Amino acid sequence: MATTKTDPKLALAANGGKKNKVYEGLTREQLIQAYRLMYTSRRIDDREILLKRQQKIFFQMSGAGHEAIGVAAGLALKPGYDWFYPYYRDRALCLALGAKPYEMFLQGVGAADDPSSGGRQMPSHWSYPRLNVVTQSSPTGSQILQAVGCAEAGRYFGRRPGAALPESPLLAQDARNGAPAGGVDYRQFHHVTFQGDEVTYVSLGDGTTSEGEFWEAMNAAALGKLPVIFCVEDNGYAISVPVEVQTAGGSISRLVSGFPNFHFEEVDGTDPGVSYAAFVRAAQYCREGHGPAFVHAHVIRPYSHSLSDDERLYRPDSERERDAARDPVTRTQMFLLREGILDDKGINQLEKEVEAELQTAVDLALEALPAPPESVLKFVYSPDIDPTSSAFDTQPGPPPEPAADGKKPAGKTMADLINSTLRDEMKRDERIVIFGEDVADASREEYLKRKLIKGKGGVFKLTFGLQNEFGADRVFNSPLAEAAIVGRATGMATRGLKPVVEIQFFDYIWPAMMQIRDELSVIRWRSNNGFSCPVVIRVAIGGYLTGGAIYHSQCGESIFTHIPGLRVVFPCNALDAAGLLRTAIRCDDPVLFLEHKRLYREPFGRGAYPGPEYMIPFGKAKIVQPGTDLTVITYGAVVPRALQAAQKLEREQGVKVELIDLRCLNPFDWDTIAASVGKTNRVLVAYEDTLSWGYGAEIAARIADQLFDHLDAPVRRVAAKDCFVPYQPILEDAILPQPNDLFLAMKDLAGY
Ligand SMILES: Cc1ncc(C[n+]2csc(CCOP(=O)(O)OP(=O)(O)O)c2C)c(N)n1
Ligand SMILES: [Mg+2]
Repeated sequence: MATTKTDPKLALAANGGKKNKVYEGLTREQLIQAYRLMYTSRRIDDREILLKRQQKIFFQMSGAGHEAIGVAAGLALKPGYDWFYPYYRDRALCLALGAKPYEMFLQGVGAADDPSSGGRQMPSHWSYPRLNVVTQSSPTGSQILQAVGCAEAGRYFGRRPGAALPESPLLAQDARNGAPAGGVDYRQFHHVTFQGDEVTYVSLGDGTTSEGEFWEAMNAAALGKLPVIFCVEDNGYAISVPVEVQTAGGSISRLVSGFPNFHFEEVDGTDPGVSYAAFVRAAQYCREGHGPAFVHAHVIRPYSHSLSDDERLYRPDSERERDAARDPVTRTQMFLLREGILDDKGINQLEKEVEAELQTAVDLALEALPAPPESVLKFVYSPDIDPTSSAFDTQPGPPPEPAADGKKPAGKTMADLINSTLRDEMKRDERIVIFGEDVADASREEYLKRKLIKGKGGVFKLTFGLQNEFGADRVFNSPLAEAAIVGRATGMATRGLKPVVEIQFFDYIWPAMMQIRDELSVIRWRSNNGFSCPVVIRVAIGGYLTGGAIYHSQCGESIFTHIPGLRVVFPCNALDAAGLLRTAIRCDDPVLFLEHKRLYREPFGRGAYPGPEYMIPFGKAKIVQPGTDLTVITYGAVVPRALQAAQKLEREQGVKVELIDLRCLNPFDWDTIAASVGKTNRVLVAYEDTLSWGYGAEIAARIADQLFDHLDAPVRRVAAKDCFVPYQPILEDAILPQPNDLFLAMKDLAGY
């Protein structure tokens, strides 16, 4: 182990003997503590391996070989003050921060009292809200962007401490002015804490540096000079893939060295002293606001990748023996003996104490009960705020006064009312931040200040004017990186911010899919309500654009309604967009808010500005027109097309169609569907997405299952052909459902 650079003899004299000697900033007592933590970590792994072989736990992932770097980080950083996004090998880090061995065994057995997940996640998926250790998942690398967002949130609250209050002073002001106080709001359930000089720690393995999200996170942290410490724990392998096949040139330090604003460290991560010193320097750099830090720690992996892996299949003994010679636990023990910090008796005593503690912890954990099976659906959504409730059912404000000339004011488009809803909500809630591609008025703010330009505000101009009004720290452009948009937003929301982010086109949402499917929608459930991240993702969706072609016209909403934990909303007119967007912002769940591009500025569905408190509960359909002969269930841009077809059918054949606009796809309004089908006995489900496996398939299946006795005709669907949307308008028309397709299907069903 390396020691401080001071001449040892001088240091001894100055410190009055070896007792006061300091090793890389660690006292002798701290070194003993470090060894105790490292030894505890290794022995927990050993006990878990045994328990797995006895089939008392169901999975094992070891932190063996990574103990020194973890303890070093844990001693250099502050639990409950700094923030932590560790990965599965960070057992020693978590112990150093204050997690208990008993808590780890509870996760192993899947106990109800497991503080990380209540038995929902594998062991080594750390989550300790009291320590600011944020729930971790299994996809390698999906934690990194969230750590960046977490750091951004800390900085935001540091600059705008008023935003951290449960309700902003602005809201109280509103109330004094006699305006409605605002009712239910996610802020009541998101207590914010922040520290001016906090640091966010995130760790990952060498293999994980190959993930795109790692590079997006490095870029975002460098751009924002954010206080994030990236720790790469390089054990030379990703399961069986060695580093030279993973990382061009074999050194991640070399590859990242060009990132500006970073502090870099490359250390022997099996040495707790040098690792500690590196973390102290890294933390100081971050706390002082210079930017992020990168700690590249060379470690070993003595226990194979996991219990399901046998590394002897791809690593010869010679290589494994070379690693074993660097084992951090034995090296540290030897160091303590050599330096006279502990003698054999002292080591034995310490190890006996640890063994006794672990025995008690294992015995207790084995008695712990699992959560009752009926509790497993808890926390898919917020237990505190129900966005389907009447609290979100408010009336529009009075219509605007007619102009002086007596003319009725022109109806507002969906684009207008989305913009005004965002504006009103930002005024009311300082925790709202908006970012995405091109959403700012102009990143080069001086042009705006000098009034040289008007500003852009989104490719569809939905966020126009918001940066101008609320400032560039609340409305800003992100790099062109969709995973980063959603991942950063998730980290911010975990800290209590309300990011309302934009994905420019639905067609480009896919890079963010890992963040949406495996992180955003599952964080509350997997942490057993320990953490939540109610982000709103606004997405421009849909075709009928004449020229939009494949990559600007896709639908695909059923892929997202298939995700538990995610609310999916799809309004078709201006008022619904305003009311549902406000509910999306004030509620406590992640929401995918789908905005049909074709409907942004259509004459169809314009409405008057409904005031700043107008909300529509989720899961309440709208009967666009009542009818008695046939039910048509649809949403989005098919609503006006179905209405056109229904009116023609009534004109020509006297058939009265009940047209239902679902407006909200998850949850959806089963009661309205059932009541209507019970009345008409005939039903058509229509949607713009491709027919097979689409959203309407689920609705049709449920009707067939639960309303079979009411049906006088088969449940029919009209949707796009199972193909892509082409560029040439004639071809586009052939693919997407047209009013005439709807008319023919309605007519056929009515006459069945
Ligand atoms: C996105 C993703 N792809 C694949 C896996 C399967 N997997 C789990 S760990 C792992 C290797 C990780 O290697 P590294 O980042 O070097 O970390 P180490 O396990 O070596 O500490 C792989 C491929 C995963 N969990 N997530
Ligand atoms: Mg590795």
